[in-house]
Amino acid sequence: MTRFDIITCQPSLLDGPFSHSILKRAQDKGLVEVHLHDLRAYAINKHGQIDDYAFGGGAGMVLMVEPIAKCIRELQAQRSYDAVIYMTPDGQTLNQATSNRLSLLENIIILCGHYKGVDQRVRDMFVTHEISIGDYVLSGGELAAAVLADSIIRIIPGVLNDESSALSDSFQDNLLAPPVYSRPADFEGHGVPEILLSGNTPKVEEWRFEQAVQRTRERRPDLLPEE
Ligand code: 6GU
Repeated sequence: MTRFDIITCQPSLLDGPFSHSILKRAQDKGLVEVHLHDLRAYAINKHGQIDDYAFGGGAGMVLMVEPIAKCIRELQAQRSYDAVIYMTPDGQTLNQATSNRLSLLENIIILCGHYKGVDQRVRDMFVTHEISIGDYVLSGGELAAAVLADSIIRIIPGVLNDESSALSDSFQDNLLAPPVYSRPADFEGHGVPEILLSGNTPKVEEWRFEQAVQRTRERRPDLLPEE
């Protein structure tokens, strides 16, 4: 069982992704639990304040250390966590190897940033991993957290119906996935590679590997080992 505790000031942004499709099925099967925590509930004053001006001035608010510390400490008092992940554009760029490693963990806290981010002391005191999902800026960490959780959850054994299918994804062996075809065998004169209709499984596997290598060489040569 993998448990995610996601700390956010916009929980409604995350209601959707986890109540549909594969992510919902994983929870229904008891393989995953996702708990959303509204940072507002941990505000330290009656105004529900969770952000404040940055010392030294400048535009943008900073998420305060106290509410986040309170929320994380309450969670850590209930169980031990294998990772406290802060979603931030200045974190390590997410890749398949990182998702694979994180999929082996049991209890994961994901902290979503907003505004100018969180007080640096949160990062120094509580955070074990800082992850970005790419070199562009989102308005908050919520969508990035959904991306990270999806990439982890879908490779947990038993989550996908056909267990081999996560293994044949693009990136799983640093190769892009080969092209796929389904019926009809002819669509408006556009056919399907003959080999796929042959029933010769070893030949099909060989063809798929060649196609994967060719696609990777053309589109993402950076993924291939240097010659
Ligand atoms: Cl994790 N957060 C935000 N706000 N923007 C991002 C990101 C994360 N990853 C890429 N852009």
